[in-house]
Amino acid sequence: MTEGVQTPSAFTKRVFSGIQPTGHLTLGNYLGALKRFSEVQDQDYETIFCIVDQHAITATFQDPAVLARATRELAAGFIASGIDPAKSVLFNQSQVAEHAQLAWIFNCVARMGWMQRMTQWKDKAGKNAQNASLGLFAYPALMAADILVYHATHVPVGEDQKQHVELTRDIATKFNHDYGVDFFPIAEPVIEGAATRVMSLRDGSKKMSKSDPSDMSRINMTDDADTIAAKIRKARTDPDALPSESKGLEERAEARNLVNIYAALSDTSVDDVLAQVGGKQFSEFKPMLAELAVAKLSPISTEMARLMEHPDEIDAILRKGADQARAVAAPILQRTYDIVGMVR
Ligand code: AQP
Repeated sequence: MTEGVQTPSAFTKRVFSGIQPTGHLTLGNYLGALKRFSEVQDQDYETIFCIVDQHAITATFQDPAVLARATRELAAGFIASGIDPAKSVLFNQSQVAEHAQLAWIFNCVARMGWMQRMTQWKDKAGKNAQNASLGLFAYPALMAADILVYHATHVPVGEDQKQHVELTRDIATKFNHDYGVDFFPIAEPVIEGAATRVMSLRDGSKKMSKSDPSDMSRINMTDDADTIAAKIRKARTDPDALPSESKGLEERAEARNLVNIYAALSDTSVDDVLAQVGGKQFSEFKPMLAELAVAKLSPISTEMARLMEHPDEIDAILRKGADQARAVAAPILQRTYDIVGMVR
């Protein structure tokens, strides 16, 4: 190789991120992903957002009608959270075949050992790895293709996806090294804000997740005001009053989680929140949090419900986004084939 691998600064500043249509969107998806996507859309980046329906079938069987509905509901969630299809490319993964085509090349670059180390593979496959799908094992290579087929330089994600973005960097580095090129950027994970890891309302050591069997563990973006308030009222906490400084939350995972959520929803820091609520009991703080959550989330859920009454419009937005996405991805895939020596 004559030059070093290019850093992101040598590429167009381009953001890519995706969400799986595996259930109703949660507050974790909103704070860890959607809210931040809409903020980055108005900064100095090209922005591409994807509903990763091919990832959605890796972990468990998805009923086709449920998958289709979840895909449209997620599209509605993106739009209601502020993603503007006139400013960002928004589409579902399966409409752009280049993702899967590049993923095959990356399946041949990534090593089995790398994949086996992925904590999400270990968590999702559990003790029954022999019975897990090949797709679940290869998931991070498809995610690398999702990002690199656009030469994306920045990937806003929650804390849980950091390891997969690091694997994407390893795949890009190995590809560039093996073929002696500076072709793929080394994308940066962007993990910022007070709520990069929103935890379950029932267990402060587990992340809030769409597929958690307990609905009480999460706030869904489709929950109504009463349900949100009830879930927060029943959220697990400890008997102590809230501290005045963040150090006092160190050993209190559930309390920390609720304060982090409050800070992220109100766009302030944890210290500012504690300056305001330090000394209060949860019986006082929880209604404050519920009121804030309802105020922030209900306009989004109302707009999602309105959009869901017009599935044809959602489908048209996704088709247009897919055309735009393909226009970026196709030349990058063709150049990859040239580099690999695939004749056309
Ligand atoms: N609890 C969370 N806190 C902060 N960010 C989160 N994200 C997910 N949960 C949290 C972020 O949301 C984006 C989309 O995630 P995904 O749906 O592609 O997959 P996931 O991370 O596996 O999310 P879930 O909700 O846990 O889905 P299931 O249950 O289907 O696996 C990512 O940026 C993620 O970091």
